[in-house]
Amino acid sequence: MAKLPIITVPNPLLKTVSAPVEEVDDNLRSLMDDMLDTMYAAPGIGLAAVQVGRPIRLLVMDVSEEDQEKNPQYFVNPVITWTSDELATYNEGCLSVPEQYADIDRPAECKISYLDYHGTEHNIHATGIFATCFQHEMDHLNGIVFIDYLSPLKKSIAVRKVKKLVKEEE
Ligand code: K1U
Ligand code: ZN
Repeated sequence: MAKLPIITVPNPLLKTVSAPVEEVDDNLRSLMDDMLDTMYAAPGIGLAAVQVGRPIRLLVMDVSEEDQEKNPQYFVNPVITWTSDELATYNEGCLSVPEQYADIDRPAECKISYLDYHGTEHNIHATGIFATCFQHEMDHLNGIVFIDYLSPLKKSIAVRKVKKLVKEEE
């Protein structure tokens, strides 16, 4: 398994609508393994394929607590089939917008349909941080980053800070 470089704003690839995955095969599983390594190393609780430069409809997540067993999850061609009217607010971060955080409102619960690591279909009901993280990752597949929900001023400040950070790290 390998750790992959994560792209950051304002990389235009982050605005891409990712393409459906055609087949769950060993090549895709190898990418899923690498994405999981990359997410754990960052560290993060979710990662969309586009964040490692692959604009396909694939994401990985692990929202288990530090004192719990790891619970890696893989979502191929995920679809949100229902969202609750009730909203939840979470102070979100993003590995593509390092060190920037903002309170974002999203539906508190959602229903999801997806294929897993082996290509088996699942339909589940998501709540709590799982629902929040899943919707954040789904946004990535549709070319949306959480700072797109902020005012133009707050968004441009965040992008400027990320550019400075990335330059300092080079
Ligand atoms: O970039 C990403 O999409 C991953 C992002 C996911 C996310 C975080 C918070 C709310 C919604 C979605 C992250 O994982 S940022 C890092 C983070 O939240 C975290 C890192 C270590 C431990 C716990 C959380
Ligand atoms: Zn993100």
